[in-house]
Amino acid sequence: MKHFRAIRNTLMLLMQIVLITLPSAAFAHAILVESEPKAESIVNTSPDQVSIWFNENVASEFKSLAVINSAGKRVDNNDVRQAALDRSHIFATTPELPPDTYTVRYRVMSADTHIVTGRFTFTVTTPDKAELQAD
Ligand SMILES: [Cu+2]
Repeated sequence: MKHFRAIRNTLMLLMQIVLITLPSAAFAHAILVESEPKAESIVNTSPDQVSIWFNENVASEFKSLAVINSAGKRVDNNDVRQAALDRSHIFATTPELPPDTYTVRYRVMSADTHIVTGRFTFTVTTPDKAELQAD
């Protein structure tokens, strides 16, 4: 009887370990880890595209990425895509962007099916102004 109890206790302990460790691994949200242009950066040439990277692969469904100028007008080419070889990388192309501060808004679905949204800005300035700010 004592032997049976020892086995049962061991099994219960193993189950508790599984229950404690599984959810954190399986149900974590995707987190934005990098972007190009970088968040809150000032660039002196228009980017060809805006890229964002997450800490994990994100779903191909429900992804969106919009670039909005200071007047509130959407200016990206509305062609959000996911990199074929890096499923954590989402990007959209942009036309030539005149100097302005742009807001990037994104929405992706995490591996755990939760929707993650966020935003950041970057500023496009002329080369002359960038030099003035550097001085
Ligand atoms: Cu989640």
